Amino acid sequence: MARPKIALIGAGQIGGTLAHLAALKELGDVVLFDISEGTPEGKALDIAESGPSEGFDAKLKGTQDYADIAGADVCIVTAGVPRKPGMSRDDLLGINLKVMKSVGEGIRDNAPDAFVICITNPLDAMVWALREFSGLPHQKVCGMAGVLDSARFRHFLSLEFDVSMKDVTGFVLGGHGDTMVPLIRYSTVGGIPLPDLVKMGWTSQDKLDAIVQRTRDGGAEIVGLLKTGSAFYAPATSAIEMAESYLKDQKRLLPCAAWCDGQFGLKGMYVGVPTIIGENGIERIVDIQLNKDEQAMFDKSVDAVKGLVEACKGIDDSLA
Ligand code: A3D
Repeated sequence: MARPKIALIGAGQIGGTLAHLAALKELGDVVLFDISEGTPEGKALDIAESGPSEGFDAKLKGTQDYADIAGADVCIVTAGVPRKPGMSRDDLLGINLKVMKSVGEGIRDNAPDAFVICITNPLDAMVWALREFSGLPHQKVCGMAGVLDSARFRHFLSLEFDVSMKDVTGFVLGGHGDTMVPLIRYSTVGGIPLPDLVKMGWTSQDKLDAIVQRTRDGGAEIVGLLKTGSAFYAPATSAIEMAESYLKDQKRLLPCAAWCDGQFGLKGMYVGVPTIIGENGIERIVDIQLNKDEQAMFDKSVDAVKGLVEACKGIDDSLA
């Protein structure tokens, strides 16, 4: 049987890491597409040359031609620009919206059956625009943010409790921005919810509040340290987790930016919610009950995303 085909649109920091991970995990053959001549070709060759040592057989190709992504099973989109210190994700809207137009049309014309994962920021608005430009079914287009934000939350919690990251579960919902909603009530250590751990005296509410804030600022913390770009290892790992769930029909429950039409009381919009990812794409949105405070935070986050979507419509008439 032919190996699955994974198209990576954007061969920058995240794109290159995605290609490396996809090859190491033997998820399929990889096509790296980028407008920057030589970059995808160079990265594809470099990674392919690690094959003999790593023992993988995946084929890697770099290209500037959308025809090469034909028939892709998965497309992961990182094309665009990342932020620099002092910039918010929202500052990238105008430039990355134009990129989503060309990428969406490229996918529509060459890989219309693919499961598409968008990573380009500002995430929730870009995944919406990418879906509009590509015309693919909503359940086949989603955005990666919640897996990363939750992984950051889980990492910080594991440091606080001094336990294995494997035993920490965590949930971050809402838009991928300063208003994201880390849900303390639905996060656990070995199945014990965080509020119970506060009652047991293992940590304090103040410490949890600080971890929530560090999670919200997690992207900016890395931008501040790197100074030349944004995070790429953990973002790539997170998207690979989603791609693998689709390709292997694992039906993982993963938070991601998904099309909500009715769920969470929303009327047709993309925002970060818990989903099941399987062979049909986003197979289910897990419509959990939020309490009053969580709902208020979620509503604020939803409003921020709606504002960005309106801004997109203002920039590109075809989206209005
Ligand atoms: P970078 O290393 O700059 O790579 C972006 C690549 O896109 C470059 O190689 C460009 O040449 C290429 N590109 C630009 N325009 C086009 C186009 N029209 N068609 C094809 N390729 C193009 O950035 P990166 O990989 O670090 O980040 C990529 C995106 O991911 C940025 O928008 C980041 O803000 C975003 N990001 C999102 C998260 C989330 O959690 C959602 C995390 C980290 C980064």
